[in-house]
Amino acid sequence: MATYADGVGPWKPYIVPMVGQFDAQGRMLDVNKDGKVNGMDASSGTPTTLIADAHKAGLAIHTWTFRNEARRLAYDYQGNPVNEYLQFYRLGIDGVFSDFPDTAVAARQAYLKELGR
Ligand SMILES: [Ca+2]
Repeated sequence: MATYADGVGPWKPYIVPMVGQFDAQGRMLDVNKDGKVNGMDASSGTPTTLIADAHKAGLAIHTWTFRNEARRLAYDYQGNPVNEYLQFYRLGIDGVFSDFPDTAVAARQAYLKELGR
């Protein structure tokens, strides 16, 4: 693939799965009992090897789409979108698509500060 492409851009659950609970009919459960079924009813799962696999194949990897709303975040990000970005940056993602680039940049700066850069 690296002979014709510079990178890949998978949907972020292919990198960090969202793990929910489901009823017998396969419907996701309202775990936090707020009357809505959304990201806050799921947790982030064990990261896949997709970032490492892409890098091993000589490909950059970008993922999408990051948003700020708590309902779009797994509950373990504690309603703070920076926590989600930090997980992906720490995993080695090369780029992100975000509807809130100011948050993406602030999280990137926090990550670089962690690295002492
Ligand atoms: Ca809910």
